[in-house]
Amino acid sequence: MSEAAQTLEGWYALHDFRMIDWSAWKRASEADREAALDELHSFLSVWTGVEERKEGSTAFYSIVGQKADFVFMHLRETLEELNELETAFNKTRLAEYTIPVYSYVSIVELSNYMAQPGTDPMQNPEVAARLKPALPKSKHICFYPMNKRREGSDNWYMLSMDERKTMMRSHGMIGRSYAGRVKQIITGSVGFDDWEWGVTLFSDDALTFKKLVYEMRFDEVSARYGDFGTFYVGNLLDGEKFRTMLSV
Ligand code: 76R
Repeated sequence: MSEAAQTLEGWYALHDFRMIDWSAWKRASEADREAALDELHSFLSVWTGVEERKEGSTAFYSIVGQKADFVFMHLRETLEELNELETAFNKTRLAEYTIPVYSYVSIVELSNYMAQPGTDPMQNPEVAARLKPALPKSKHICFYPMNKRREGSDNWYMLSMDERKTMMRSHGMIGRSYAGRVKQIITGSVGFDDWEWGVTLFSDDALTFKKLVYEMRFDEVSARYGDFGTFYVGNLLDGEKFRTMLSV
């Protein structure tokens, strides 16, 4: 049996993708629309408070294309908290004008492929910060789920630790060449959702997503072993931008 990678886990993650029910929204009275937006504003400020207390983090982005209109990416200490905040949002007036279209449940994950042997990663403040990150306010987000392939002679899970380490090193080196331009958050979802990982990328230049993902396609770990789900890409929102987006 091949050796499982050791993983460190941080905050639980919920990506909650919604569509706007435009006809219902347009039929609503001005007063109802205002009340719905005001209520969203109070949620946003509660979530900002959570982030300031370092008890979690939330990213809020529009989604381009017909797969969704916007996404909340929430990071919280427990699965219960994620459930509570999802339910709380579902009870809001704004939620009456949204249609849930996709969600993803996972947990921030770091693996030991690149770890220095003999060191305790939890003593490293950088590691702790990566497990419980404040999500960046970059201009763009890109999210997609992925698996490592288990097919015939291309089975990631049958490779030795050394073989996987070598490939992950090459993966990490490509990733590092994008340092400062992309922030990636890998969330593990084995046992939680339909794919093995969620990949969430943040950047101020959307084109960097294409360049990075394309370059990685030629790297063995992605070329031979990567299977990918649906891609979602979008732009940073805040209360004001959302109000503008919804003005009818
Ligand atoms: O954590 C680290 O920085 C160490 C190196 C590293 C690991 C262990 C790393 C670096 N990644 C790791 C693990 Mn990654 N990553 C992806 C994708 O589209 C594709 O082809 C794949 C999707 C991208 C774009 C990306 C970017 N990475 C993983 C894992 C877990 C694998 C496992 O355990 O088997 C997955 C699924 C995955 C996928 N990776 C980086 C990046 C970037 C930009 C980096 C550099 C990070 C930095 O050093 O700042």
